[in-house]
Amino acid sequence: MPEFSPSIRIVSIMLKEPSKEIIYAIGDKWEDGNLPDREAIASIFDRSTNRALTIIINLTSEKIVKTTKHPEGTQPAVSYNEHPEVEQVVADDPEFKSLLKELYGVNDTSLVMIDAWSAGYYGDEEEKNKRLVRPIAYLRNDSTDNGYARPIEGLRPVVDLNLMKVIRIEKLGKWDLPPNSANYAFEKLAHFRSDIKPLHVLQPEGSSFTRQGHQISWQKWNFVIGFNVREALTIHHVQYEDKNRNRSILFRGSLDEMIVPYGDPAPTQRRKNAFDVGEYGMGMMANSLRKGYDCFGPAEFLDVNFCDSYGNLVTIQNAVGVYEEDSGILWKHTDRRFPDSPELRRSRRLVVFSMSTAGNYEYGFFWYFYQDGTIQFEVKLTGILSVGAIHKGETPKWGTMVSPLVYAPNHQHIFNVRLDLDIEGMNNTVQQSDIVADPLDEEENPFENAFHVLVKDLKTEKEARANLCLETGRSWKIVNKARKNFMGQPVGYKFYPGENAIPFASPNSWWRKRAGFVNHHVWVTPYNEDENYAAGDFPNQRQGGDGLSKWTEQNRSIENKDVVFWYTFGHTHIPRLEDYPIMPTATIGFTLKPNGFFDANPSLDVPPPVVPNKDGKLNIEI
Ligand SMILES: [Cu+2]
Repeated sequence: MPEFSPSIRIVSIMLKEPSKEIIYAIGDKWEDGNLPDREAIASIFDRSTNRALTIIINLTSEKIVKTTKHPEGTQPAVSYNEHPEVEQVVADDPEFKSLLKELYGVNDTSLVMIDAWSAGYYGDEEEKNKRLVRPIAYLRNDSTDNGYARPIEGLRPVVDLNLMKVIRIEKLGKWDLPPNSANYAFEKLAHFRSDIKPLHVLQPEGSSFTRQGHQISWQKWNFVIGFNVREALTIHHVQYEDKNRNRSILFRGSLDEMIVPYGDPAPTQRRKNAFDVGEYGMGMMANSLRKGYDCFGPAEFLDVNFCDSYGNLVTIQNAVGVYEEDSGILWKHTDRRFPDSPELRRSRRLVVFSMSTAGNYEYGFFWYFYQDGTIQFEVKLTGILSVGAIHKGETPKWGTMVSPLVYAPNHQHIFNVRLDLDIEGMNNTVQQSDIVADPLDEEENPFENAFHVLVKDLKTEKEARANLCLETGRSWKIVNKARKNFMGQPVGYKFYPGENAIPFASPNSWWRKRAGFVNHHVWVTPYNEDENYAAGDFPNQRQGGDGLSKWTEQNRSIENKDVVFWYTFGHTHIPRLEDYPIMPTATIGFTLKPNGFFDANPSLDVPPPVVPNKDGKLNIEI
């Protein structure tokens, strides 16, 4: 244990989640107080020595369980207080101030807005052993102006976080400040449409879910909500009650890493690629949510606590929201012989969500639970484009003009979700399904209309690496071969991908060497408690080579094992004028649906929204 000197800074102190064996052994008896020792995992660094450590502490015995040095050439994430500190040191830097005055005639640096972007790694040996950020600066008209409308394009300060000092300012050219403001705040806008009538979500008897601490029960579902400063919202121990028992589905799910690579080679833009989870900490950037604002109806919220860089408590009130919402028709059939007796059930879903603000962008993380056993995950992308300035008369090749002298560079948002599925137990097998068309066969396929599904049990990590494939409608199913359904098939859940993309940057690009998880959409690994983040534990400034691409080189067996399913999904963002000055929400995600998990439609017991009369007819006016 190092001396806790004034030069020590804390990046994170998170719960060290107990092992699966312990959690399963406790089962439903956790209320009896039969709990394991609480452990914390802390990431700290010493500014004076540029060394970082991960420490596991047993909070019950107050003993250190394990101390690990961070690998050479890596940095822990930018810590909570470093963001405002960077903004201050850049604004106060004499050279930066004089350049602002000289180039832009700006005397008042109180209107300068500075976002600390991660430094990445681009082959510079000298930078490798420094703790750096490369901030981007903007200029506001007044204190509540949208500063992102006016990038100070030509100046890129580089800050050494250990010295907390600007070590140089890269002068990349002179671009005029864009002339137009681009505001979206209520008080800045003059006109609002006036034809919106009130819409109220009423649940006079309250919500149908119950919350006991972090444990949520809703109809047949029960699960546990988690949160940490790195990943933000996590979902644990998801079970569905069926056949008088709780049947396990998902042990733990989280958005474990992401990267936003920009596709613009301009010297001012080409270093923009943020691992928002591993380099900044999605949880540290979480929003406080508000009832009637972020969601309607009787919602419940959970506060989260963590500590700042100096060890002081930070509480984000209402960081996680839980509520129910109507989601259309669950199922319906009208027998034409009895048109007055349509059978219909409304679908309702339980929503668990958090939202984080990463500089200019917001990311919302939404888990949905449906009555038919479906689990859905969506990332919602909104907020403000990261723009660049352009000279008058120029047309951007790698972006879209959004305002005079302002363009928004093309970029991608590539996410990775780690799904530790435990379908009715730990030992599962992942199957890849590809649909193939049968060839002409006078006997078997004379009309050439046949197609069938090829199912392959994935046996090793390398065999499991795969991309989506439209030609074969590829999908994946996670099954437990030891548990059979009504028809004697293994019980399972099917993974349905949503929108996706491939990375457009070359595999030789610097960021791709550091984000090997983007090389495949699907990865499967055997559970290992040390493998939690798709780009490794320490992506900040790392040269690369860690995470999924490295672990899966071991080509371990994944058949009938405790498997982890990792899904990489990308949203390609070619900006639109309509994304400016603030982006309408885009969504991307995936769905997990029961597939032979239940013996029949599990939502048969959902009552109709209106109970029919004795004669079976609905007493509703048409
Ligand atoms: Cu975008």
